[in-house]
Amino acid sequence: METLNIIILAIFVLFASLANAKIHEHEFVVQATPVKRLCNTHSSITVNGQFPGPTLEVNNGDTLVVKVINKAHYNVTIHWHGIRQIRTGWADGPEFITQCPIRPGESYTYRFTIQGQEGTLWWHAHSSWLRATVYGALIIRPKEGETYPFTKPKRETPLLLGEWWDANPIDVIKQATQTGAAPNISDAYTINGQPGDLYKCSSQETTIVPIDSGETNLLRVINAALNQPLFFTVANHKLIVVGADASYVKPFTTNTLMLGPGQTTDVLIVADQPPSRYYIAARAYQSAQNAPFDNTTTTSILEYKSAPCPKKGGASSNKPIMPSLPSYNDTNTVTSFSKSFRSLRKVEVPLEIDEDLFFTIGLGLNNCPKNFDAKKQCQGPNGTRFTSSMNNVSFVLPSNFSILQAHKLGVQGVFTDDFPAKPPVKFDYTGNVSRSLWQPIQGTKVTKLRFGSRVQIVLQDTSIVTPENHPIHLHGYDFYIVAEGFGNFDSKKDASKFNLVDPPMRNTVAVPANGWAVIRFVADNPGVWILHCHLDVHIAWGLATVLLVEDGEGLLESIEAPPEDLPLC
Ligand SMILES: *[C@@H]1O[C@H](CO)[C@@H](O)[C@H](O)[C@H]1NC(C)=O
Ligand SMILES: *[C@@H]1O[C@H](CO)[C@@H](O)[C@H](O)[C@H]1NC(C)=O
Ligand SMILES: *[C@@H]1O[C@H](CO)[C@@H](O)[C@H](O)[C@H]1NC(C)=O
Ligand SMILES: *[C@@H]1O[C@H](CO)[C@@H](O)[C@H](O)[C@H]1NC(C)=O
Ligand SMILES: *[C@@H]1O[C@H](CO)[C@@H](O)[C@H](O)[C@H]1NC(C)=O
Ligand SMILES: *[C@@H]1O[C@H](CO)[C@@H](O)[C@H](O)[C@H]1NC(C)=O
Ligand SMILES: *[C@@H]1O[C@H](CO)[C@@H](O)[C@H](O)[C@H]1NC(C)=O
Ligand SMILES: *[C@@H]1O[C@H](CO)[C@@H](O)[C@H](O)[C@H]1NC(C)=O
Ligand SMILES: [Cu+2]
Repeated sequence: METLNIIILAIFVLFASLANAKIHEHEFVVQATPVKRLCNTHSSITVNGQFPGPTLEVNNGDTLVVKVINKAHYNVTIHWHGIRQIRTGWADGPEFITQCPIRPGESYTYRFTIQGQEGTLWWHAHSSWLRATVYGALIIRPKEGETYPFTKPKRETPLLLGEWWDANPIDVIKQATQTGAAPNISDAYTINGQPGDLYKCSSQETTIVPIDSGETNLLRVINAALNQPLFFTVANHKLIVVGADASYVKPFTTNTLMLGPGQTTDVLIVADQPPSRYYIAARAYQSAQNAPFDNTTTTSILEYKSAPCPKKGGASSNKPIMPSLPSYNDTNTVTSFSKSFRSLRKVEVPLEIDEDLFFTIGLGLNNCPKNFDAKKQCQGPNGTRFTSSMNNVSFVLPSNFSILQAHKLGVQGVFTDDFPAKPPVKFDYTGNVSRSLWQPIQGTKVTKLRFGSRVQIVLQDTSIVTPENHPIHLHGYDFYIVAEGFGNFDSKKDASKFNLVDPPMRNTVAVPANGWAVIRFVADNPGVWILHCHLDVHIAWGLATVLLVEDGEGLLESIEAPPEDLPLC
């Protein structure tokens, strides 16, 4: 009798919560499209011929059904970056992790429900370097009848920061894979697909962001760049940070944001300056030493509606006002910015830990293999090939099954579950590391986690080849960043600094260069979840691993059955 009551109550609650929820159906046609930038036209892979791709706008609780039709001549998959995908891991998207690629001429329908998330996320291709041009915003507003925890903005503008090659980005990564050297750096950054008027042939199409004197607008800033953490600022205007990675934060004011690739930041901006035109600008935060990088600046223009019209011929008095940006290597600005983040409310951080993990992250160099042509294939430093690893394992994608499928079907030989819980060799991670430690092993190793286990991961950067700020992204979860710091993590000394009251919740943590970050979460979403650096060049080199969360025993504690149209290898 009691069970029956509970079931009736559960059904009632289910229907009540579905009453307002909508189902949004979309079709994404992945296709080659001519795109003109920096004076040249490239046949770029886009969604529905748009660059950036379509913005998806939903409310918390809604369901998205997106049929992806691949009319391009590359394999493709789409990832819904930051979406929890509770029990729907088949819709997560990373190729060979949760699905095989959608081959040219094929299609696949992604279905998932947004559960308890509000703010700015995005979607992007998760196959080779296709996401250079295949990405778009995913905006989640509160449920109908609910409000933002801040003044309702007059206007909302998504600003997608991108990275543009005056070449085919797939050729750029192919060339690097062949030579073993670092890939060519990009030629421009973009805001909503446009480099802005500091680049040749770009002034006509510069993105304009309109604003009215006195009003408060919400900028939804997304770092969709392939390989570069970026500073972001607006001339003469303060930015009030209210959210990041679709979680609200205690509002704080800053002049400059730093976003690692994969991260989003929601900011309020008040039009309290004399009516005019102000540059919105972004450029590199470069923490790796002696590495070439794209040092250009992308701009769009914040334009007051009552600003005097720009004169033809570009009279200098009509030039927008340019902000100053931090130096490329200004780690102090990055540190004070990231230390400002607190969850809006007190949160439930796991206090006890069942799985205490310690992962080193960083680069490496492979000696030239015997059967390689050293001149052609070992063009890394001193005749080596670049590599990258976590806990000295350079991740290799499977090619005949996705890991999720192999796990559910019990197929042997696709992956092993012996990823080390701590570095196999203890060393001074951020010191002068002996050259004998620079070459990792290769493998498709996962960490198995029991459903419901409370997990802590220390992410420790190494100085191998160079220290670097790595944006580490976990699929299927949000996590609390309870602390970060420089040097080697010291469990005795550093545990006392943990914020277990109101730490920020994110899906991507920018781990400080030559430092560490500690994240915590409860493994309550069964499935196969990739944990990786969101610099795509580092994924290609193997800076990734997989967390395999087993099914629980309860009714809603196991992953759903795979969709019938799931692509096979
Ligand atoms: C990379 O840069 C080199 C040197 O500028 C150039 O020769 C090569 O064509 C570029 N590769 C690609 C794929 O664009
Ligand atoms: C950007 O890099 C180029 C090539 O290394 C260099 O010539 C130029 O001075 C740099 N520009 C800035 C603004 O740092
Ligand atoms: C940052 O770069 C400047 C030169 O561009 C250099 O003088 C300075 O020492 C660098 N700072 C750090 C912290 O590396
Ligand atoms: C390459 O070799 C030179 C000379 O032996 C050395 O100074 C340099 O540190 C080496 N670089 C790397 C990345 O191993
Ligand atoms: C899948 O590929 C791996 C690596 O190439 C191989 O060892 C394994 O036997 C293959 N499994 C099946 C079921 O084909
Ligand atoms: C780093 O260690 C190597 C030997 O392992 C030594 O030759 C080199 O001088 C050291 N470099 C620094 C900057 O201490
Ligand atoms: C990684 O493993 C290789 C092969 O066993 C070894 O030579 C190297 O020293 C290891 N490096 C680290 C950092 O553990
Ligand atoms: C496309 O994906 C299939 C597996 O589904 C794989 O066999 C093939 O090699 C992939 N093609 C490319 C160009 O990566
Ligand atoms: Cu990285």
